[in-house]
Amino acid sequence: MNKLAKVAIIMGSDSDWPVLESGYELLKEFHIEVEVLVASAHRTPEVVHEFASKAVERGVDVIIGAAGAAAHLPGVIAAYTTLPVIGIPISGSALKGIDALLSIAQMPSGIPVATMAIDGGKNAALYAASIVALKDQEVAEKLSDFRKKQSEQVMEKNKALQEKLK
Ligand code: RP5
Repeated sequence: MNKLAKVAIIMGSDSDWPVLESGYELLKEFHIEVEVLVASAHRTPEVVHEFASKAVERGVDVIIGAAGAAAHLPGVIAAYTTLPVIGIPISGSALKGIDALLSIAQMPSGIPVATMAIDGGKNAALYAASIVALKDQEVAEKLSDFRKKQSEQVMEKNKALQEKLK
């Protein structure tokens, strides 16, 4: 890729940020440019519209949208762009994110949102990196390294447990 790949993370409230921070850090580690925005589909709909409709021309490759409660943010973003949109249901509601999960996953046919697990900030970042990696060899290699390191950590933990149980 000639330009630095760009992922945008949009959240409905700054209260969503703790779920997103580790994914943000991961994207930075992969040398992906990340922009972060607080914008709400119901409190600041014009900002969401402006952002989503201009994202392609501003060079954004993938959008991660995170929201809690009756979470329509990722769906509204997807309505205004053909870029891939990854939705993260946030758990901070009375229904612990089940409401957001259903709102984001059950998009009516025609406007897709790739839905992560409740509070799945890290997987959203990894999924965004996988999309970027289709055209960016450096990111593809960093993703492979990440997987390799992750496997090694699991095997080390297993080894430590086996020793403890002897
Ligand atoms: C949603 O409402 C946000 O995405 C957040 O998860 C939830 C609560 O927002 P705050 O009341 O914390 O601002 O729109």
